[in-house]
Amino acid sequence: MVCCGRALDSPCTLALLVGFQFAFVLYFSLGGFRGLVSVLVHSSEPEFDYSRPHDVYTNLSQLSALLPHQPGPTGAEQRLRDCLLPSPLLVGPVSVRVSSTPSLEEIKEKNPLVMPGGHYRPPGCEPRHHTAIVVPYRNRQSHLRALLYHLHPFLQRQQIHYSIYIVHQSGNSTFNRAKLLNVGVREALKEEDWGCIFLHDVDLLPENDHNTYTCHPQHPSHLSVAMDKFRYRLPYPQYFGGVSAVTPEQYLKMNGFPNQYWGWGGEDDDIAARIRLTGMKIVRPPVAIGHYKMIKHKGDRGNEQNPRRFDLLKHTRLNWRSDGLNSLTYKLLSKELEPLYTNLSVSIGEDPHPPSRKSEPPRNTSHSTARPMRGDAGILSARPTGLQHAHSKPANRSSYGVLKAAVKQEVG
Ligand code: BGN
Repeated sequence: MVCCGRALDSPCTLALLVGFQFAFVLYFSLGGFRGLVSVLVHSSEPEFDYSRPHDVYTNLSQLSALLPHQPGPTGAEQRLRDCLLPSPLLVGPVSVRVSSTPSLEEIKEKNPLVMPGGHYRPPGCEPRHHTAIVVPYRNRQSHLRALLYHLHPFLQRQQIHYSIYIVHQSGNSTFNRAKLLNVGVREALKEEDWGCIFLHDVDLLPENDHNTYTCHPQHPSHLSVAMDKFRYRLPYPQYFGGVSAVTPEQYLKMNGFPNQYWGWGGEDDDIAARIRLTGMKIVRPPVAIGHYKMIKHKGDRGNEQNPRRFDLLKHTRLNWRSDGLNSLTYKLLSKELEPLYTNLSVSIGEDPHPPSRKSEPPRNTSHSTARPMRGDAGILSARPTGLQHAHSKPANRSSYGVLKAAVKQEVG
């Protein structure tokens, strides 16, 4: 005790105590560890508080108030001013509703300014961006409702001119995501002179409206850089799946997308390879902005893992000029302007190597796009053995190795 008392009396100890107290206060006033790091490291990453998201319909009523006024007494059309950049309506993180999504009628009621075909133009200003959203689709009704409920208000707040195209693969043949994307791009461009085309999985919902649905003028963009299923980081550097975007020029340059990937996996890696092979690169928003939630679902019959994807990927360098937009064949069965989207129903032919489905055990998927996912990290399950590993980093690397080898060969 005496010792303690003496120690407290010493001016040195007192100074130390006051010093600690001061450091403690400073630490918390700078926002704890994260704040300290950003002050010391001068991080250029924007910061968002995802723990307090806004409702995805926030600020939407302001848009109706912006409807153009009646023509003046002379009858002359009012020329609209260009929309502001960034849109003043943006709110940052938004909440994502994946269960008990309202009916299509209710969603329509909540989006009165959306025109038939899922077409929208900002009412109060001249849009600077014209974006077609292309969604490959089959048997995902509840995902589609969740996407429409979320995406319409999300995009309207960005004040862009857009349309949503759902490309429905008719029949029971194996799903072919990349070919459906090719069809969607071609059909969308027949309709409008879109400046930007989004390639969007049906079960991915963006969580931050600063992630603008616009294109980079020179390079293809990858938007879904931080998905919840990959614990909000990129699964591997060349990943191009989920949500990405190209201008028509970029799309033409890479001869569109491959038509030969039937079933799950590899087609996005092929597209990424085309980007490199044509001298372009992938650009991305910051991780703090590119947040997405994936809607979970069970097995996906008709979209089994494609065992040929490894082989196909090895030959991208040889095949990309002959397989793509210039070899695309399909039959448009119908085109309907639904209240919230344009429904393109297409026949894209048959998988030349259909999997034997009878022997396939039911898969326990934790997440999926229109393409099924097995386990928590898609690349883990992209192994020729079909073995499924959960969350194991080494397996992830080994699959990444396969991908790297394919890319090496294709560039070398
Ligand atoms: C990868 C898949 C991608 C998929 C991601 C994320 C392949 C080819 C392996 C060489 N690629 O592994 O298509 O988007 O996982 O799930 O399977």
